[in-house]
Amino acid sequence: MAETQTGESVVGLKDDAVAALLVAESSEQLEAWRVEFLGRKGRLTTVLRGLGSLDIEQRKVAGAAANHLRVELETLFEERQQQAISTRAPAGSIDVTLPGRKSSLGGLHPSTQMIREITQAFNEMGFQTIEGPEIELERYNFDLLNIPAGHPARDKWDTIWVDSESRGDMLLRTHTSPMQARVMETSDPPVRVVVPGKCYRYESTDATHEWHFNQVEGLAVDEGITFADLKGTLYEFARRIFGASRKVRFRCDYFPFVEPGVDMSIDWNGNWIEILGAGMVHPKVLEGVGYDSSKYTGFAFGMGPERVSMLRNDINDIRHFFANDLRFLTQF
Ligand code: YSA
Repeated sequence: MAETQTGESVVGLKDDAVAALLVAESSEQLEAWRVEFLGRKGRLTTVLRGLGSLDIEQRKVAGAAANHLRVELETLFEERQQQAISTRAPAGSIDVTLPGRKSSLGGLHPSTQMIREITQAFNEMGFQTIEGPEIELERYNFDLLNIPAGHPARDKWDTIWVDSESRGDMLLRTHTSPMQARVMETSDPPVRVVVPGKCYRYESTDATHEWHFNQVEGLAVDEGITFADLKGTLYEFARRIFGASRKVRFRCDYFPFVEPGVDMSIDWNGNWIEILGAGMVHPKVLEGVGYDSSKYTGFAFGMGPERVSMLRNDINDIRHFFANDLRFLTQF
């Protein structure tokens, strides 16, 4: 065994050093270990310094062992340091030694932003915002809207039915209009509501059609409401969202739950883009929910906020809204 002038054996020093290194975990403990064994006044350095006082034969043996131990301990120290760093900061975790970076904040989806702007415009005109179920019953989506089973108008709303063992009349709502019946069933006139929400249709997609999209429904029922109120309200909405100079067009349209019915389009670079369907609530719909249709009249509309946003922001394809591409989403 190589015994040195300090009386410390190289083997004993190695045992102490290895045992102490194994329990050193924090960077402070590792540094203390380095100072104790490899530092300028450390135990191994002291051993190396004491070699000079040994006779030549002893110096050769003890010197070789001590130098070998120095290389060995330096290697072990580096390995242990790496190990401690990788257990302390696994890949992807916070590296507290890095300079601070600004965290990126998320934002509201462009559809949500548009829905909020639209509902706010109507809130300021006295409409209250409410929401309804996306999984709907056939009765509300069709029957109470004067679209009984077998009615050809059902084809307009290509329906995704819910596969259920207990009942066969559940579907993903094809429009927000079922909320007309739900609201009137549970409240007496006067009624003024807007209903934003997601709709689903079993149809192929193109630049202006998605199979899932949002709508904002509007309903006003009271004594003495006329078609002039419908037009005045929708003109005011268009003025607030698109400005006074944007051209607006009303055309006759057919929906079984209104009489008369219209659609409204907005000018887009010389083309008319339809943004909503509307009309005077059909007397059969009023009577279906127990309202007296000789006393009350009303108007209703259903618009597509993604289409409104396309017109406002010059977006050429509705599919961008749901593609989850940050290059699109972060522009809003
Ligand atoms: C009509 C009369 C009322 O008294 C009340 C509401 C309505 C609207 C009716 N419920 C309806 O859904 N009509 S609609 O099929 O023409 O859609 C209305 C609006 O929703 C469209 O003008 C469009 O803006 C949007 N929309 C419809 N299908 C869409 C769509 N947006 C994106 N993708 C689709 N596939």
